[in-house]
Amino acid sequence: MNAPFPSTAAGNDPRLPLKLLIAAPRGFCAGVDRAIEIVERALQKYGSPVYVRHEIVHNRYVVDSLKAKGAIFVEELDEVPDDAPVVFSAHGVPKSVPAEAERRKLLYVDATCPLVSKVHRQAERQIEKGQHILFIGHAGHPEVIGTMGQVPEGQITLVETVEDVAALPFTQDDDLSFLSQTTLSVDDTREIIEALQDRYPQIVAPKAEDICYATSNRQAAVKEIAGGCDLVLVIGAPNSSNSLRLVEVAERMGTDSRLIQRAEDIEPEWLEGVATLGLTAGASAPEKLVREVVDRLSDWRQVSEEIITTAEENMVFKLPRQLTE
Ligand code: 2E6
Ligand code: F3S
Repeated sequence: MNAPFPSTAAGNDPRLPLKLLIAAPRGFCAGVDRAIEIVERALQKYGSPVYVRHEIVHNRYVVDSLKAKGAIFVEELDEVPDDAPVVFSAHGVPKSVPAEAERRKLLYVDATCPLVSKVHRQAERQIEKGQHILFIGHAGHPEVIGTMGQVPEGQITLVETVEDVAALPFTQDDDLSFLSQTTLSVDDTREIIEALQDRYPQIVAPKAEDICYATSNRQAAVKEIAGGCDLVLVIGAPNSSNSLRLVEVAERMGTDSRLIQRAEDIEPEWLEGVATLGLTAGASAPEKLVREVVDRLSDWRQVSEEIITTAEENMVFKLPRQLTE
């Protein structure tokens, strides 16, 4: 028997419909917008090159675009020459980094997201009150290194899982508080906090939730679409914590999900048997990459788009004064 359509690749034919459910909110958050603008304004104000310590946000397209404008990305301050300006990435830095920049009299601009800085200040306050901080986050992530580096060593302990809580050496007599990374899974973090509060009823919670508005809104949005999709594509980088969490959320809804950096990463075979495809983007992924994905899918299928909106966002963060004066 003949196949119903002449197929270029399994599951693909320009006459076969593909319904796209596009999550909103998705993509850039206010902290990412601000961090990118900081690098662009620093280039305008100081001329190139401007050094950036760590990827300004975890996205190759963003980093490459800024490189093309004259930014040089390095991992550590010792790679920055004495006479060059340097921007610290949106993820934040330990206190030792601005201290070293000041010692070397470097001109620096801090692009740490204000919502990460808020967690930094809370950490300082908790230490001033004599509390030992249990910090919920993922080991090795730059934000975790930055936040843990706000307080003296030995006064903050990383907690990654519910199992870690059971292994903590503290007692119910210890002065404890907790904080978290801004880009965690809302559901996993709730469980970890419950475990902490079960084991340490005296533990002091942060004044407000540390998981940021953008992280929770993007997770809620992908949760809303995933149930009705055969596959969810998340545009984001493998080192982007908030993007990885979106893949997890979709998978926990029982839907296959894949992280892609660019449209070219999509294998045509993935669309086999897929009638409805969910699409979202992490907080560091530009909308241009979403359109690129829709265009690529349209090469293979008769695409119809529906935007599913679960929240409106209007957050804007002020730029550092040194770039606006
Ligand atoms: C800074 C803080 C939080 O890996 P992560 O999700 O933290 O970072 P990006 O760069 O993917 O997202 C933006 C961001 C910056 N989130
Ligand atoms: Fe800030 Fe949240 Fe974006 S912490 S950089 S607003 S993902």
